[in-house]
Amino acid sequence: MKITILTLFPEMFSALHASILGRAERSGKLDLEVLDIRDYTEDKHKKCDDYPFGGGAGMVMTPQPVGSAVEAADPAHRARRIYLSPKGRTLTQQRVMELAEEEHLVLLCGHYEGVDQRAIDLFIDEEISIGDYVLTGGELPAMVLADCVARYLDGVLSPGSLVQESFSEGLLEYPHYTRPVEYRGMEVPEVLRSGNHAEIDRWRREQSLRITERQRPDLLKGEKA
Ligand code: 9WO
Repeated sequence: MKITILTLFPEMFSALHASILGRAERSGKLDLEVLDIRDYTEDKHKKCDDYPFGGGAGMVMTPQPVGSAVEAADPAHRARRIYLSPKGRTLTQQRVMELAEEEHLVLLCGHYEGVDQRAIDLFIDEEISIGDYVLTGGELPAMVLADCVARYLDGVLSPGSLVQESFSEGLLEYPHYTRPVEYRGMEVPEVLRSGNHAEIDRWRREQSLRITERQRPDLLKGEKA
């Protein structure tokens, strides 16, 4: 899969080349491209923002550099073009799995007060929010989306991880323990050291249900959020 990120702050994305995503990139499963929107401005001073019509605080990203950057990233319009915005539909694991089937994602990151609406109307297929809060820009949400999607690319995670996730049926995860058996007076639950895998599965499922009931009862009622 190819993911192209369009941003005025390309240096923020050095973090993405590290960790599991970096491994996916080096193995050729993920082609991560970061384009600087400023490289596409036709303004002689390289300006990419201007004052909002109608007044108000802050600056708005002008449509020309955004439009030209999208067209450079995806000239044949084969990509799914996404704008990260608090106005979008909230991202879910279901949507992440669907997006992982795409050949090419173009992620547009707004900054300042946002992007001129005409660039969104003309060049964007879908707006996605990662949650109900406002940040200073869409860059962190774009990284979140890229990370979630990359987990589903073949060979990025160990085969067991996603299988386990699908068996968890939308419940929260049970607690994990590793060595030592005793830490600051607290012991690893006996059942996990018993070697009885039927008992272990039963204990983990019970824990998952308990944690979900306490933290996210909406998930048990089959609600979205
Ligand atoms: C600012 C603002 C102030 C008062 C009331 C509503 C408001 N919305 C915004 C706003 O959307 N600012 C944006 C900053 C402009 C575009 C990029 N920015 C952004 C994207 N902040 N937060 C996101 C974002 C994207 C996806 N998921 C969660 C948050």
